[in-house]
Amino acid sequence: MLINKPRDIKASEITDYVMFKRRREFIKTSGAMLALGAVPMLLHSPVTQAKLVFESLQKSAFSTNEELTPYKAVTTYNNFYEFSTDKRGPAELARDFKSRPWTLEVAGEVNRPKTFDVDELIKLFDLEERIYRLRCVEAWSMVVPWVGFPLHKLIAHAEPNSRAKYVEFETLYDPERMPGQHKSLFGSVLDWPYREGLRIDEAVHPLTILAVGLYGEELPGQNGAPIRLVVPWKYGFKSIKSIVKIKLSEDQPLNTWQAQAPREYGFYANVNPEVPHPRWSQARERRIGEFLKRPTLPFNGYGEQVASLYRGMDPTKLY
Ligand SMILES: Nc1nc2c(c(=O)[nH]1)N[C@H]1C(S)=C(S)[C@@H](COP(=O)(O)O)O[C@H]1N2
Ligand SMILES: [Mo]
Repeated sequence: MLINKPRDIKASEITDYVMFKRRREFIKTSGAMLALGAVPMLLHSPVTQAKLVFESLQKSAFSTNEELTPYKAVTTYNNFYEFSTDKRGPAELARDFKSRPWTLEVAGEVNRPKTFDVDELIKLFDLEERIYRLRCVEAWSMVVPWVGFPLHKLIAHAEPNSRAKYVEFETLYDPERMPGQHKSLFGSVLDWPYREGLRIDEAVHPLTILAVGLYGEELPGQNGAPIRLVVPWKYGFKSIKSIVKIKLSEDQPLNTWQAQAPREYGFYANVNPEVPHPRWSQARERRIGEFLKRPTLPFNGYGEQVASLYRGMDPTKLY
């Protein structure tokens, strides 16, 4: 549920690694006011939104040292069906997406349910930079310096009860702001809102993060502003964008792609080069911007950290 609460955050309340950068259009029209230090005004400006810049971030030991996929590629080649089914579409259509005010509700089997303002979350948990590989089910991949915090911190804050066995996630539903959610003559592209789920041990694994930025800046609309999941050992569709609700539950939830095409997509969706998608191989992948394909690694290369979560389970059933 999205509560239309006016955003009331003063520059002085913001921790020191969070800075505001003026958007280019705003400088053009109101440069003089900015020079006078009218930063809090910016936050309420109907003209444009201040852009968050994260500074002096902790560097995570979980980061890969592989070459980064350029910012331009990460922000112009996207899967985000709420805007478009075309990979070039979201960058255009989400460019002016207003990600403030924004609330994230944490509910379900917890002792402390709470609805957070997203900026409250940014202040509550120490942000770090995490460089992760992300492997799309469509056999391409990228390496992104995310800014975020481990999901387990938020889950611990909510105090799950003993019935909490799964964690469900929900994207915003607002066809006015997400044009891909409009029904066409042919019906809906997907059954909105987009939903995902994790088993609770996957959700609290130290590799699982909620990201609020990339390349040291707030998430662009097309990458899931203002807050999204990143689960690096699973196919990209598990990393749900623009989250408004997290619910702890007793039963395994149905995720959007599994509901849409159960023969092709499952709940676990762990990257596995040995199990082909029914319509294509998963053995290799193309890193965005590169020509030659490279082999896909089990668990997207994170097997050492996560394989133990699935001990005793049939690996061919984990896609
Ligand atoms: N809400 C929502 N989340 C989503 C998607 C989507 O269409 N809607 N696409 C998923 C898919 S298939 C992938 S590969 C990643 C892509 O993330 P990126 O655009 O930041 O690279 O987002 C995932 N999260
Ligand atoms: Mo994907």
